[in-house]
Amino acid sequence: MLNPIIASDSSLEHPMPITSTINQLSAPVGVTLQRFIANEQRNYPQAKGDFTQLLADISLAAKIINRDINRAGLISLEGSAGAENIQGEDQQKLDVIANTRFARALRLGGKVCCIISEEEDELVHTGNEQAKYVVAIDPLDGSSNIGVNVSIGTIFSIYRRRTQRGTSPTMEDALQAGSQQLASGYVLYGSSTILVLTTGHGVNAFTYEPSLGEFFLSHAQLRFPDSGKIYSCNEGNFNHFCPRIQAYLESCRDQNFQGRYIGSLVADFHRNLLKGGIYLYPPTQKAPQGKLRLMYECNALALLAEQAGGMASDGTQRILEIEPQKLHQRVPFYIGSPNMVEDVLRHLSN
Ligand code: P6P
Repeated sequence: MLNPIIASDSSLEHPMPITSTINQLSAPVGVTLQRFIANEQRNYPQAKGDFTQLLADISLAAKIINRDINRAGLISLEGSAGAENIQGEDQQKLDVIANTRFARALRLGGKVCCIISEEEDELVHTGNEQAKYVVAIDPLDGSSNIGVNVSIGTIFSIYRRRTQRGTSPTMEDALQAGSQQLASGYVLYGSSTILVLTTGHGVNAFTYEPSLGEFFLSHAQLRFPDSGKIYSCNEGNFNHFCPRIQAYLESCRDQNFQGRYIGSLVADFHRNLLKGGIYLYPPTQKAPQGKLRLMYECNALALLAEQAGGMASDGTQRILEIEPQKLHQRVPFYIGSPNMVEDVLRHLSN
């Protein structure tokens, strides 16, 4: 006698034709990140697989951090690590863990000679002196949101070293303009975990399938809408913005734009990329150069923005043109749909 629950399943009376079941169950799972990069690598005849391995190292660390984030509340990974980083920000436990995981993955992968990290005061030498790449990284952006289960992200840039392979890397390798990036991307640990990447041939997004432990191509050739009706800005700072920025924000309200500000740059950027919008972090009296860091937040997203038809400016020039002077240099940041960034620049030039 079949279990009454099973027997009541009407599909048993009219099972799907076996061919459609087989077709459904044997449908292609899609293009993995590794296969996509290998195909991309054909665009770089000089590439010897190191670049592919480097991206594999980054995606491995992202998978591990994704697992740590998803169980943070269960193994008391939330909360402060009890120390401050060079930014004077209270380091969260997961900030430290994410930084450790990325540094280990990049060091053991052997393709990176040095790392610029939000969580490290100085340039990190990996010991891989023959390696030809440099990585700048914000291991976990928006970490104040960890404890309240709001989306957070990782932001990374990949550069070619400038000094001779076989020598110890120097600040000459680290302080490169964003226009020198070979690739950049972010991982958004949100309702799903998605890795968004550019290697200079457009922007593609890969969604993580935990049951298979793989990132699969889910959004090909993403493009910023030319305009949008979303602006992302911490309007709690309104009274500390210059009059021109205040006028711009008032114009957003007058046009009935939607204010959306998550407190995680990666999440705000990603939503604006898909729907159209602008993210602003203007200078304030407390942060006269703005808050966001050029080397491991702004450059990576600026390359993605421009590759997706968007714009990224510090209010006077393209972010990608800025010649960095310090590892943790801050810049004013306006990024998103081109027409909206142009509008801010018009307000700033009035
Ligand atoms: P505020 C997170 O610390 C971050 O770097 C970005 O992810 C975020 O957009 C911004 O700072 C939030 O800063 O001053 O508005 O809390």
